[in-house]
Amino acid sequence: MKAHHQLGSLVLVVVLSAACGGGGGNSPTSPATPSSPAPTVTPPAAPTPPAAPATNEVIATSANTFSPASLTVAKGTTVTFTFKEVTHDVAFDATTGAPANIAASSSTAVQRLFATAGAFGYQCTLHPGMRGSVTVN
Ligand SMILES: [Cu+2]
Repeated sequence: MKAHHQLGSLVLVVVLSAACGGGGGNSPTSPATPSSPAPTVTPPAAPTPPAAPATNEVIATSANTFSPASLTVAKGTTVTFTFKEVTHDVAFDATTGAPANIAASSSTAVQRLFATAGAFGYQCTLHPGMRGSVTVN
């Protein structure tokens, strides 16, 4: 009777050990990956897109000048003639390939396509000496 009791205790210990070992046998769940918030990376400021190329614009200024007075563009470039408050016109010299003249205007913008290579002088007929030129390469 007593021996049987001891045996039972031994069995119990073995069982407990096995249970413990079994528990330890379970593959430990890998520690949860720390749910750290995604690193906040501030992207570098995108470069400011360049403004419309000023080289494609001629301004008929209120000071009775064309600015820039001399402009060089590639063939096929559309040039914007911007008129400020003062009325001006654009009369191209009689050059083959020159675009159409621009009638007297103010506070507006008119575009002309330069499709032919060459040097195209022009003037404002309202203001003597108010000249400019577009060189097309
Ligand atoms: Cu003028």
